[in-house]
Amino acid sequence: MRRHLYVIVLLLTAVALGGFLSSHLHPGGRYEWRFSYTIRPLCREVEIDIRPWSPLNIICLGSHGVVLVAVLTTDDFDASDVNTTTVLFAGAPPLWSCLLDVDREGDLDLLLFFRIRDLQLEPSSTEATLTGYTYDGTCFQGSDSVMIVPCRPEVMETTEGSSPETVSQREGLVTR
Ligand SMILES: [Ca+2]
Ligand SMILES: [Ca+2]
Repeated sequence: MRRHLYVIVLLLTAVALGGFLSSHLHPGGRYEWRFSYTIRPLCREVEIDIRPWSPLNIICLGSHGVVLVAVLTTDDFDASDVNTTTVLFAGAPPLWSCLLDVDREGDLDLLLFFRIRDLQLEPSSTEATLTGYTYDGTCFQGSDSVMIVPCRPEVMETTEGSSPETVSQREGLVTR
């Protein structure tokens, strides 16, 4: 009876913690119980804009170009606090980054450049996520929609036109 009570308490604890309790019956009728728990960091949500200045977040998988992603500064998040060495977009690290008022709201946002061939996206992907940490160790993440299209020469040209050098010439940048 006491043993059953112990198992019930263990089960309730496992459910409360979001873990998993599994059992294995050994020869001879002995049960082995295993508790597993995956630690998930609590990440704050931030606003990102894939391909700023374009409402269609087109990505041509297989392109040799780059895709720009902006982390936007909001009332409760300063994009300049982002430690860019920790950033991953669809599993890829940034090639380059700079501070720029992407959304024209009077504050600096973080603009990151990623090599399209590094992205871990599928032709069926409809969303991509950027993750990272701020300099004080706060975990953050943001997602935006994507439209994956076959690579056509004119689309590749448009995508590759968003190179760091092109944007640098077009906008006043604070290089990081
Ligand atoms: Ca966009
Ligand atoms: Ca801004």
